Amino acid sequence: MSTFLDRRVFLEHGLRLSLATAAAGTLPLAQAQSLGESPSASKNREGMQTEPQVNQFLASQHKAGQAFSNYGMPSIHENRVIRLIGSNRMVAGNGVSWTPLESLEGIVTPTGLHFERHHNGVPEVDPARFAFTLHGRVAKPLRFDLAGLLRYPMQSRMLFLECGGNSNAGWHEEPMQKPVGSFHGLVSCSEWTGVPLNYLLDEAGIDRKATWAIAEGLDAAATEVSIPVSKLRDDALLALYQNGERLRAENGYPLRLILPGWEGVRQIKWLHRLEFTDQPVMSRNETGEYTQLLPSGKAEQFDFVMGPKSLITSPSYGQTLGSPGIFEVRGLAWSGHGSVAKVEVSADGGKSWSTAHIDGPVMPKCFARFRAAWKWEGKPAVLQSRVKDDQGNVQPTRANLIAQRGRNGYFHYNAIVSWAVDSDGTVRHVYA
Ligand SMILES: Nc1nc2c(c(=O)[nH]1)N[C@H]1C(S)=C(S)[C@@H](COP(=O)(O)O)O[C@H]1N2
Ligand SMILES: [Mo]
Repeated sequence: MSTFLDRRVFLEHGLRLSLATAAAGTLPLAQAQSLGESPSASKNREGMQTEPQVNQFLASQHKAGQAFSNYGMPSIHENRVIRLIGSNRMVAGNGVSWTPLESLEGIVTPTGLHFERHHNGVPEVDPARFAFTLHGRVAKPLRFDLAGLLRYPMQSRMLFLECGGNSNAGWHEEPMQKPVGSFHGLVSCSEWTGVPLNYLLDEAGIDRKATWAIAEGLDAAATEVSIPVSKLRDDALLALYQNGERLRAENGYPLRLILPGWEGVRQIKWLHRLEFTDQPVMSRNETGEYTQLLPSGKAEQFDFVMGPKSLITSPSYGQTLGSPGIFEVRGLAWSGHGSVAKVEVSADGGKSWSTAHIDGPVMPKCFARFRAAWKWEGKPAVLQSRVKDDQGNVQPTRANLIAQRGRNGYFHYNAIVSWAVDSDGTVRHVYA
C-alpha cells in the first residue's frame, strides 16, 4: 500500500493546527516545522512557546532597528547556508564550489550561492577595456565593446546550468554520505538575460563550411571549447545579466556564453572570442576531460546534453525526521532535452511509484520543484524520485546506467538517488 497521500492532507492538517492553537493559546511552532502529527489542543508540548514567552519576544522587538544598506545580504541567522569549496591544490585557482541545494527552496538559486567551476581562478575583467570578437570563417568579422552589445535586443530565460562532472560520486563503489549539495550541487538555476547569438551570426555572415565555433575565455588558462554552429543558431545567449543584475565575476563578468541544457564546460565565462571553423579545436576540456570512457574502451566525445535528473532535497542525508507523521517530500527535477513532464516518487526503493505534484510554471531546460505528501509510519523506508521529460527521456536506475556505461564512468551521472530513512528518523544515502 502506498504511503503517499493526496496533498490536500496538508490543508486539513494545517487547519486543525491553527484551531488547536487558538484554543490552547500556544504557538505550535516546532510542531509545524517538523510536520509531525497534529498536537492535541490541551497540551503544551516541548518546543512550543507559551503566551508570556511570545509577548516577551514581541516586546523585545520594539526598539529601533539596524541601519539599512546599499546592497542586501541574507539574514545573519542564515550565515551557515554557504557554498562549500573544493580546490585542487596542484593548480592555482582550479576547483569547485557547491550550491547547498538541501537548504534552498523553489527553483531559483540565489546568485551568491550559484555553484562555481574554475579551471584557473576568477579573472578581474575591466569592462571599459573589454571587447568581444566574432571571427574566423565569416564574411564580416565583428568586434564589440560592452556598450555596443548592450544595444542589441535581449531575451531572458530561466535555465539550469550543470557541470558534466556533477554527481560523479555516484560512480563510487560505496554510497557517499554527504549532504545533497556536496554531492549534486554542481547545478544551479538562474534567469539569464542577454543577446541571442543568432542576431550576430546573421550580421557576420557565417561561412557555409563553418560547422564549429571555438569559444575562448579571458581566464589565465584561456579555457576554450568547441561548439557546433547549429546550437549557436538554435538557442545560445550571450549573457550579460544573471537574476536581474549584471553577471557576478565568478560566473563570467562581463560576458558569458549560455547554451541551454548543455554541459557547463561549454558555457564559457569571460567570453571574449568566438572563432568559426570547419572542425573542433580538440582542447583538453573536450579530449582529456568531459568525455566518457565506455565499456568498449572507446571514449565518447561531445556528449553535450545533460540528461534527465531528479533528486529529493528533503528529507535527505544529514536531516532527521523526528516523530512519525506526515511529511512533504520535496525535490528538484530537470532535463537538458526539454521540460520536466512527470516526476514520480517511491518510498519502497522503487517497487511502487506515486506521481508527485510539480510547481508551475514548468519551463524547458529549467529546474522544476516537485512535492509529495508522505506518511512516515516510523518504519525503515527508501525514498526515491524519477523524472520523465517531454521528449520521452526517463532518468535511469543506477543499475541501468552502469549496464549502459560500464564502471569507467566519471561524467554525466544522472541515476536515481536513494535515501534510506531508518526507524530512528536518520537519513542515509544508499544504492537501491
Ligand atoms: N573561461 C572559463 N569558462 C568556463 C570554465 C572555466 O574554468 N573558465 N569552467 C566551465 C565549467 S567546467 C563549468 S561547469 C561552468 C561553470 O559555470 P559557473 O562557475 O558559473 O557555475 O563554466 C564553464 N566555463
Ligand atoms: Mo564543468
